Amino acid sequence: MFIRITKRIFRDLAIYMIMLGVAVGIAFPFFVVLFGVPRATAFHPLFFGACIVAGVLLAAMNIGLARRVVGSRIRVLSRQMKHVEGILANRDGQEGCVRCTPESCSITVDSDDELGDSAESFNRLIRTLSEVLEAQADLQRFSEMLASHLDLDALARETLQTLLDATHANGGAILAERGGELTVEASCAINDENTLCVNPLIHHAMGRRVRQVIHLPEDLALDGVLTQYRPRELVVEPILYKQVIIGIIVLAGVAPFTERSLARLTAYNPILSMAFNNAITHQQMQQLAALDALTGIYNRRFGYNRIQEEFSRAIRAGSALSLIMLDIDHFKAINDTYGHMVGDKIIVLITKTITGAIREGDLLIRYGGEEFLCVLPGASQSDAYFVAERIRIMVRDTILKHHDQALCVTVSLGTASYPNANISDIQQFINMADDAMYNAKKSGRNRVVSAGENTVLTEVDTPV
Ligand code: GH3
Ligand code: MG
Ligand code: MG
Repeated sequence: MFIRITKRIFRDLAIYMIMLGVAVGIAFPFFVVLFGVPRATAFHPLFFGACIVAGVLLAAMNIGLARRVVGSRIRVLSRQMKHVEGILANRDGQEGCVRCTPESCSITVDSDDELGDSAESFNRLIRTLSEVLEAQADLQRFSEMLASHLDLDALARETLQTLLDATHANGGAILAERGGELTVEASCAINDENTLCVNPLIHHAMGRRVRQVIHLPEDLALDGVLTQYRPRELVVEPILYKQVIIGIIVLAGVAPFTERSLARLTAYNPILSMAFNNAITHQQMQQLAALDALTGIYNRRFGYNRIQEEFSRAIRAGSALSLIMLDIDHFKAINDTYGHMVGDKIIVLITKTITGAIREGDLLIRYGGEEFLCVLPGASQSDAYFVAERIRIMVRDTILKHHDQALCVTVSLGTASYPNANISDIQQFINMADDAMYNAKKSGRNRVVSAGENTVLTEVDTPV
């Protein structure tokens, strides 16, 4: 049993060793008498003194050796511990784990004993600590990235890139689920991304509501293999928010996914699900704010801002911009005769007809109850006239079946074009199209009038 004398182990050890040296020095003369040394010599004060001094010197040498051999290793351990402690104390974000690599913080293991064991344990501790700090910093970076995007498109794109990097996947996609429908929000290295929405593997994973890691045998020919290469493993990970599937992550790898990759996916999922839900809600709110509930096209308020944008762009680029104002003829009579519900159906049908008559990039705005405004970037006055005429004819030829009756309506259209007319603001621009439309009404309905010109297509007013 080692009774502590001072607060320092090596000092206690030194005291014990010196006491042992003195005891050995005192015992030595008695010992040598047993081997026949004359008592007078052995017990002579000088010999006694020399033995004690020799015992003390030996103790001092032992202390020196212990400090050098054992103490030096303990000092290295202590120095590295202080180094790591300092790093942890001053750690800011990811920097801590960058500075404390296993190389910079570990200890050389050069003995096969308790000191070697403790050095090895320390090194393992550092490795684990490094991994934990790295994972924490990684999660923090991921959260910051998510927090910086509210737009679903950008969020899905950035998230997919992060997931591909984190899991070393070769391709993948992020799908959003809305009312049972899947849509691809982002994809990378997938041949035909739309096949993902109907892929049975994905629907199976959605049914199970938990991650599916699917091993694909080498000889398995998967439909188009989803990807531009031949994956050996697929991960299909549902994104759940309050137990409801709001999205799906699909990752494809030519090599199996490691446990570490899957663990990162597990760590990312809860924060991703929150951000994904926020982005979907944001998108829905924006759509609600921008779109007309009956027809699904831009409402007047949002449409007005879009016209403003297009007008500014046309002025900057010196390009043409045309507006077509459209109003259904005798619509009140439709409502009065067949009821509001039928009137609504006609408004929806006309919306579809106009959408089919304009180009992608053109805007359609529900400007009033049964008034529509088409915005045609790049269209000159004659272009606008021909588009308006196409709309007029397509609407005229559209039939709504109501019981055994075939209902059809006509529309009157007015166009206004920049830069033909001297237009200073968009309200003036819209008023010009509106006035032209009013002229079309005045001159008999079911016709197109271009502002500033008397370009009128005359046709017999079609009664309801
Ligand atoms: P005109 O040829 O001069 O345009 O005659 P009109 O009867 O169409 O006259 P006006 O454009 O002033 O009529 C607007 C009518 O459209 C009045 C209203 O009952 C109807 N209306 C407006 N919004 C809606 C809607 O959302 N649904 C239905 N069913 N009717 C609507
Ligand atoms: Mg009207
Ligand atoms: Mg009308």
